[in-house]
Amino acid sequence: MLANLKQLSSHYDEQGYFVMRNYFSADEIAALRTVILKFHELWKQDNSEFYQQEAFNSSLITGSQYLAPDDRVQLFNFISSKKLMSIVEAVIATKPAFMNTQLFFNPVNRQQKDFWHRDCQYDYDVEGQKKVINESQVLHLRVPLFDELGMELVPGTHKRWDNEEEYNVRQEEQGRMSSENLSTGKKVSLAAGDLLVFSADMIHRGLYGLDRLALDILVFDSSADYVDYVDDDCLPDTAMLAKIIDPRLFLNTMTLKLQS
Ligand SMILES: O=C(O)CCC(=O)C(=O)O
Repeated sequence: MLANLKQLSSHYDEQGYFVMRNYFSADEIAALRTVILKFHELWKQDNSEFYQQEAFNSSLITGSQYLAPDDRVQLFNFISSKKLMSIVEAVIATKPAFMNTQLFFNPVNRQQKDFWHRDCQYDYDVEGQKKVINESQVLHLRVPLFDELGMELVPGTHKRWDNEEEYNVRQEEQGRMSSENLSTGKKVSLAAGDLLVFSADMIHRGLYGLDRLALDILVFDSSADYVDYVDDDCLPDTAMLAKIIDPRLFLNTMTLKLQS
């Protein structure tokens, strides 16, 4: 395991990711799993057609639609816990801000293939993507709730543009498919208790299989323009804020919202 926060931040700078093995205790994961499974069961019932046909993730886990206030407070306290904040601040030292949460699971249709992408490709054209990877970082903190095959990442692509193979596969150009293997891909298998931190804008794919159910927490740098991505309902209300031990991550987002 990487020994200190400085090493973590330089590993992230160079590679775009790092893994902390056995970072959470069995009790911490069991408590988190209980709340997340409540959300997941209700979400599946409510979105059954989408779930059966094509879904591989849900989002807005901290919102009010499926979880009661106490469960939401438990999640907020996990997200902003000392353990997670020390990791977030190792990468984003100044005013990191909460963006969202996502839950990744296996698609029901086992023929559906995992696919390479950069998150920014869904919001920006190619020129915009080139700019984004040089200017800002959105962090994913992946907390697997069960052992899983994990993620496949292309190290260094948080800061560099695609080579020809990567571009053609990711963008499905020249007859290539985004589910094909990349010679530059690095598989990182994950167990419950591990924490994977990676750049949302590096080239990556989730690996389907086993019983995967992974909570991803998304955090951004306050100096970047991402506050419009935040859903108000996923932030704590005043009563909840009073029960969050260290609410800075959420307060930073709220401040940005007020300024926008
Ligand atoms: O796990 C997956 O299916 C994809 C994960 C991903 O793309 C992400 O976290 O941005």
